[in-house]
Amino acid sequence: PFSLLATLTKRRQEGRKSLAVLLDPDKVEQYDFVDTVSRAVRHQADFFFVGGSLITDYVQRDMIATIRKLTDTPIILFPGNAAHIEPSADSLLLLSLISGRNAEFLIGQHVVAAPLLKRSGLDIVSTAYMLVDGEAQTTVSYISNTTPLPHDKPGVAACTAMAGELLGLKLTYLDAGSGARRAVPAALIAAVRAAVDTPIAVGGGINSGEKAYEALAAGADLIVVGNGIEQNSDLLPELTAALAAFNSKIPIVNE
Ligand code: 1GP
Repeated sequence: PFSLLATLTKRRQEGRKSLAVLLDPDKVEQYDFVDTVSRAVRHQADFFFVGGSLITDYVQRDMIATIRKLTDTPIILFPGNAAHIEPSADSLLLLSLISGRNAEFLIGQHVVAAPLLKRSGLDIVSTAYMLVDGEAQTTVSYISNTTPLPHDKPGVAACTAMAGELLGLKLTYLDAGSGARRAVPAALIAAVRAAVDTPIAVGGGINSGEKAYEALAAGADLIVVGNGIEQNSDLLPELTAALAAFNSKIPIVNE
């Protein structure tokens, strides 16, 4: 069975980086879903993320079925709450919002979800989820009722990530929020990279090849891109090029 963590860990050992294309269930009417998925497959996206803060219709299952008809690229749920579990996906990011101090998103939703998750057969990835101020009033900050980490305090982000790792969370995810005007700064990613050994995912406001390259160069193992791909059809080749700059390098030999 597919394991997101094993895949990311192996790629990290090989010095390879990955791209996840985020498909927002709530916007599925607003863009050509099949075309977006097909383009992502052509440009060798490594994973599809499906999810968002708010989902207002039962579309996740159909989205997943449609993706499965087109490709065997792994499908990862990126849930906003316990109501967003869909067992037909491959994996689920069990997000603990450790940048915030709202118990509901640190542990509350997880208690509600746990019995269903245990039975779901999904590959569950415990994730240290950290929102970073992306200079935008993003939905996630409002819905989660939390304050994001300051973008210019890499030390605070590093300590937060360390705490997440010590608590046993396996993936660190830095998110400036969907549609963020400012992506997670390179200095902050680098500080977190130096602080933890987990794979690091970075997302929010990555809308150019240059921003993707910066995040990867600073230490991201996985970049997550949503809005940019919906809005700009030229972005996928730019992202692929940014990844190729790293993935064509000679693999790091595992000591
Ligand atoms: C995933 O929220 C991000 O971490 C996605 O953000 O839609 O801005 O790419 P964008």
